[in-house]
Amino acid sequence: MATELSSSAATEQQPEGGPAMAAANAGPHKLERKWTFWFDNQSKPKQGAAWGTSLRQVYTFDTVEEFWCLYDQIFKPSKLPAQADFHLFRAGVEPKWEDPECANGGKWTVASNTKSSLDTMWLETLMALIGEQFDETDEICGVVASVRPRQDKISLWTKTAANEAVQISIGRKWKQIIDLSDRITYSFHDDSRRDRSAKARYNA
Ligand code: MGP
Repeated sequence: MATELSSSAATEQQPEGGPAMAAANAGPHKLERKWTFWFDNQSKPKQGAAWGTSLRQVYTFDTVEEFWCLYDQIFKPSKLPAQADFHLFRAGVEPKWEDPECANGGKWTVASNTKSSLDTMWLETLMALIGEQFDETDEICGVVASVRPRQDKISLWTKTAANEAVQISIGRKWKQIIDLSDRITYSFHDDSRRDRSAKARYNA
């Protein structure tokens, strides 16, 4: 995909600004690390199927060009049916409580009242992740956009739930990134595993 983008870019006219600008615009642009998009459509659950049966790993990428192509073509949460999720996780980390990187983790969650704010917050978060905008970058496992009949939401999954200072710092930074003044809450996966209506642990 990146090759297609770069070869079509090569046939375009030279951008203004001389050789330095031309070099900056030449693709593909490598990201700091690899990321994977996932999709989970739980709208038609098979009877008796365990959670995770419908979770699919879709595409792993490590260039800006691939990211934009995937985002434009597929990964807009407003396109999702009800009871479905998109995920962007660090390559090698599965978006499950059971993954070793997530097992002691938790998530910050923000609810969304409109499809357009869902898309906007999702895109801002994706760009922040692939652009390594969080200071505690190794703490971030990934992000999930969930379309639900009651209320859509986005959750930022992190690794070490017990480290309150780190989680608060990530939560505050995330609010800046998505330009949010409302309160957000952090829950531990371990609590959710035991009790679906478990209370959140931190606020930011
Ligand atoms: P959910 O999809 O995170 O929340 O988990 P939803 O649908 O918004 O509902 P909420 O009211 O619980 O917030 C819904 C249910 O799916 C959980 O209660 C678990 O039974 C199951 N589940 C979700 N996740 C992310 C996992 C997981 O990682 N592992 C396992 N085993 N079950 C999970």
